Amino acid sequence: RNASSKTEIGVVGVPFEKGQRKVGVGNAPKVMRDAGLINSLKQIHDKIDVKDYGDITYSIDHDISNAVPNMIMYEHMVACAKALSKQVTEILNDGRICLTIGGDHSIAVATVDGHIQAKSNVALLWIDAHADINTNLTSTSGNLHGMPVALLTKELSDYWPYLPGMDWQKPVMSIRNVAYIGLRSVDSFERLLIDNMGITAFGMEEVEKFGIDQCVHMALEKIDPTHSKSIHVSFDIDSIDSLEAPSTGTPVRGGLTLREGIHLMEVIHKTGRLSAIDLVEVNPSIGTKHNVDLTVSAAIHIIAAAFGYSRKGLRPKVDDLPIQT
Ligand code: 5AB
Ligand code: MN
Ligand code: MN
Ligand code: MN
Repeated sequence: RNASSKTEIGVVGVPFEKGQRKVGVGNAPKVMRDAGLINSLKQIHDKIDVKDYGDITYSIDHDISNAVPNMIMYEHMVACAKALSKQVTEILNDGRICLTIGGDHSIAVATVDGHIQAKSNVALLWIDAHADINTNLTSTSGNLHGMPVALLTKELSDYWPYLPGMDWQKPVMSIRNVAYIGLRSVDSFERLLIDNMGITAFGMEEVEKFGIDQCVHMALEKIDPTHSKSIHVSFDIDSIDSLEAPSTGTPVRGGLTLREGIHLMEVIHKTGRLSAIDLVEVNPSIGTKHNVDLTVSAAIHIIAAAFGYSRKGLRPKVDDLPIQT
């Protein structure tokens, strides 16, 4: 894709924060839109077409609360995820790239599921300080935002009990089609899984050793060696160093720079196969106004890069400089 080819984007907001215990992350869609997200997308170049599908709404089934041990506010996640999965499928079937603004990271169960419904052959890049591959038995928090990768992948389906209300969700994603970038806070059972299953993972040591450009190319080569899959990027803002993106629920020092985050997205844009992005875990209730502004603008820069924003600048439509008359 270049600046002359048309890019159609569908935006959906997910004001969901029940996948963890801190208040505020559910306001990120509003704060991101108020900060000019939609206009920033439209201004990338003149062949961008943006449709805002609004926010996800859902109603919960109280009968399944406490149905599964150590999955807090489970019934909320189930209801939101079902509605979101359908919305993502619809946006992709409309021929648009789906941009999902979270919300906490538990919503990625739905976005990846919806993506797989629309385009069966999906490669997933999980950009995060954390691996989010706990089950209800390995999680020390019970927070669902630490479990989405484990819910999505078929190799882990035997490790879950029956999940009421989730029958619509098929854990058909193979862990071989998943790659991590940015890891630096991994729980012990998560490490066991990554090592034993040979999951593709570029932690901060690898980013340091090879550089971000090589890491993204190596990750794509592993999960999409034939260059034919539909690419999904699930971007947790806490992958970025907490000095540059402080307003997030589980900040970790020593992360990706904003420059590395932007470059990663530029590489993915250039594949021409990007179909879905999640931007999650921005929490406008954490930190000062300055902290929130830094975090929101970092998120918008990362998203713009994914849709082809050029740091080089774009040439005008005519090749001549204006002449004084
Ligand atoms: B996030 C932790 N592994 O399971 C857990 O922000 C943290 O979506 C999860 O990456 C962090 O509670 C979830 C300790
Ligand atoms: Mn995450
Ligand atoms: Mn995280
Ligand atoms: Mn190749």
